[in-house]
Amino acid sequence: MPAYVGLGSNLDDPAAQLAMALEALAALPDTRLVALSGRYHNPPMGPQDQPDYLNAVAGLLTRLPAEALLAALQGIEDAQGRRREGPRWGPRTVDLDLLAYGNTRIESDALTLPHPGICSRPFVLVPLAEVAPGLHLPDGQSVAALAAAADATGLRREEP
Ligand code: PH2
Ligand code: MG
Ligand code: MG
Repeated sequence: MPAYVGLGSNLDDPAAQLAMALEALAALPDTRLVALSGRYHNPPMGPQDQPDYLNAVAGLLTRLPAEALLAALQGIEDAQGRRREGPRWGPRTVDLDLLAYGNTRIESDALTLPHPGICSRPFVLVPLAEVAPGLHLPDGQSVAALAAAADATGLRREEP
């Protein structure tokens, strides 16, 4: 199954956090890391008294079920010292969001797919469109079109 993961960090050397998380994604069982966007520096969404973020999107091909993949992402976050207390949208060492899992739609307590933030977050849409320009959300919206319409003023792209 193709799956897309949003990566974000704004604490403890974000570039190193993303690199470590990518290694861990590549090492997941029954999973291949097949695509990686550029890395984008951008200002925080939410509380403004926190450092800028580094964001990227990875494309996976996986045989893990969505729930198992989500648990694996949380395991990687925990291994990198992610703390779950603190304000909503507060700073973090690493955040791995399961953005999409094939065309699956899920709404459970544990998991909402596609990720509800995709459409409103340029730092997700723009890198997602890089790795998956042909992707459509289950409601038919084109990720490439959403990305082209997104306000990308705050995004500064680095090479992957
Ligand atoms: N993640 C958050 C809160 N705010 N802002 C940016 N720019 N990028 C993020 O990944 C981000 C955020 C919580 O997950
Ligand atoms: Mg997030
Ligand atoms: Mg998250």
